[in-house]
Parts: sequence; C-alpha cells; structure tokens
Amino acid sequence: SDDSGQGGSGGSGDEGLLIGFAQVGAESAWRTANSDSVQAAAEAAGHELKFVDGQQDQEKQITAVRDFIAQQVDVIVLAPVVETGWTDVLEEADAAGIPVVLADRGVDAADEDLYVTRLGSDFAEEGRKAGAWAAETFADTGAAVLELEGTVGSAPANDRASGFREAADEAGLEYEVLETQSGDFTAEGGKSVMETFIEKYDVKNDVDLLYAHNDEMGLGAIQALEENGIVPGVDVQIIIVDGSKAGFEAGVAGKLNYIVECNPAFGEQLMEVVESVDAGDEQEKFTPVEEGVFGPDDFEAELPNRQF
Ligand code: GYE
Repeated sequence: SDDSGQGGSGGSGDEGLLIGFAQVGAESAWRTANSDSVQAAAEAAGHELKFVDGQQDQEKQITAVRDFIAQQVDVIVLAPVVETGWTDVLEEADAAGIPVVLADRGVDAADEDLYVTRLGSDFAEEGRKAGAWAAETFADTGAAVLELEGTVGSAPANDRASGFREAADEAGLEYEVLETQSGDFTAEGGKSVMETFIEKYDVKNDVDLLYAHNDEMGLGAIQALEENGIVPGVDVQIIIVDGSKAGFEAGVAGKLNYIVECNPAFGEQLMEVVESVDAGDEQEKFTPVEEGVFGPDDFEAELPNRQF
C-alpha cells in the first residue's frame, strides 16, 4: 500500500509507521499464528513493529505500553490479556496523543473511549455457536457439562462462557454446568484441570460434554482422559474453540466432536486499520473477523485448509 500522505506524528514521506504491539503471550497455536500474521503483515506494509510478548502477564503488558509511549510510536496495538485494569495506562496513551487499537481481546466497556477500535473475534458469538450445538446434540437427553475456561477475566473466557449459556438457555436445553475451572488457555492447564475433574466426578458415566474454551485446553484434557481409560469424543463429547491443525487432527481421530473456529490471521486487516487510524479516519468501534463451525463430517475435508 502507498504510505505517502499519512498524517501520523512520526510519518514523513514514504516512511512506514512505528507501531508498538503488546501481545498477550505465546500460550497457544492460535496466539503464535496471530503473532506471525501481524509481524508478516507489518513487514509487508513497510512498517516498523515493536513486538512485546506479555507472557500472559498484565503488568508486563502495561510496562510495554508505557515503553511505546516513551518511544512515541505512531500507533499502539494492544491485545489485553484481561478486560479490567487498563484505565490508567490507556489515559497515559491518550494524554500523549497516541491512538490505541485493540487487537483480538477487548477491555471493559467503561474504557471504551480510551481506544479507537477493536479488531478481533466475536467471542460471545463463538460461545453461542458452542451452546447451539450442545442444545441440538443433547436435546433429548439433557447434558451434564464440565467447562474448561480460558484465562480468568479475559474477554474470550467471559464471552465464550456467557454466549454458551445464552444459546443453550434460549434453545431450552436441560443442562447443568457441574463445574468451571480455568486452564489458562494452555495444554498443561487443561490437562491438570481435567485430572482434578476426573478425581472428583465419574466423568465416564456422569458427564456428557466437556466445553473447552480453546484447542490447547481441550487437547490437554483429551490426554488426561486417555490416561485414565476414558474415551474422549465417545464417553464424553468435547467442544473446542480455535480450530488449529492439532485440533482438527484430534477431530479426524474421533477424539472430539465440535470445533468453533476462531481466526488468528488478521494481520493484513490490522495493518489497514492501523493505517486508517493513523490517517485520522472515522472508525467503527468493533470490526469482527469472519469465522465458521465444523462438525465430524467436515473434519477431514477441512484439515488441509488449516493454517496454524
Ligand atoms: O482462543 C486462545 C488464545 O484471545 C481469541 O487466546 C484469543 C484466545 C484463543 O490463547 O487459544
């Protein structure tokens, strides 16, 4: 794209923008694919990207944003690990006249005026897709559900939980969420939470559905189930969110039953938003990334299309 004529503070002539990106971490295949997509798109667009991996730690992300402000970047891109606690640092960016674009995760509605726009997924819609499938699948029997939630206080954990319940309630599903525990969006987290679930519940006989808020936690849980002689996908049905290659492979192997897609490859779209924000254009408050759903009949055909 042609960068000339952009009105950013640091931009002159054909120079690219200086962008600070405070990323969540490297907790999942989704995240790694997202980091790759953003870095590749920034490079292709001729922008300089300062990339900081927050290691799922809000304090590290706040420090990164403060560093970006000190470096007078043109635009700050923040993927906030959790929703709350951003007001102060966002006010600092605002006072410095540096626009903030949220990528992927969102912040508290109360801080809505402190960022320009969010580009990412509609996590509540993802949750509703999971809940709608559960309602259809367990319409005749009802469902006892265990939930492996993402990072506590994160937008995708909050919204995937509420969206699921919304759709299940709306469809009149008879269900009970026996317990919700966080696996922090990691495979180790998913595995260890599943082990405690297995100790506490007769998963094989008393649990119908495991709802994992991402692939890694679902895959970790599958490992725990197999190690305990419980057949994943059969003794207990499993929903995951993201749709990585590894997730689809588990689907092809019959170890899980439903995949709600979450698309990490929005780097190019993000660069367009950042350039438009730098140019001072009017922005929508939220730009959704397009995504679908996949059941057992789709797993094999879709696997080769997976990019992460
Ligand atoms: O689903 C998960 C990652 O915020 C949408 O974060 C993202 C989530 C994604 O750890 O795998």
